[in-house]
Amino acid sequence: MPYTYDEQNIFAKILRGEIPNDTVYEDDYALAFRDIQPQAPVHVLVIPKGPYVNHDHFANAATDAEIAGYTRAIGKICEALRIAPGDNGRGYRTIANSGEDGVQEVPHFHTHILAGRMLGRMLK
Ligand code: IU
Repeated sequence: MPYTYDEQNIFAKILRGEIPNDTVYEDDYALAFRDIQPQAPVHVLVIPKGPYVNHDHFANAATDAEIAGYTRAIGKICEALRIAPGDNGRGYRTIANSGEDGVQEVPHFHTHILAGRMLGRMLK
């Protein structure tokens, strides 16, 4: 999968600490921060620490440890924010926009976590 990662994208700069962000979680595999244009009371972006352009790139090029670490981080974040149904939260939605038709704006793979209001149906 021939992806070229742009080291100057805004999330790369956030990861390098060059741009401030409202961090809610960080570990070896993931950084999570609040979206600057929230679409719901809780709107967090979770990014892997490695240089992956989109979900396709991440799924095919990341190590098993990176994939496991990133996926577990999302679980921990939802627990910490008390939105996980298993933690008596009311639930949430995860979205990863990839590529042109996915309307991905920032070319560093990220998962949106949305919660805090009834989100409505998108897929049915
Ligand atoms: P997308 O999935 O690439 O379409 O979404 C990018 C998101 O990144 C979008 O919701 C923006 O509001 C958000 N964002 C941000 O939180 N901080 C920034 O500096 C920039 C975009 I640029």
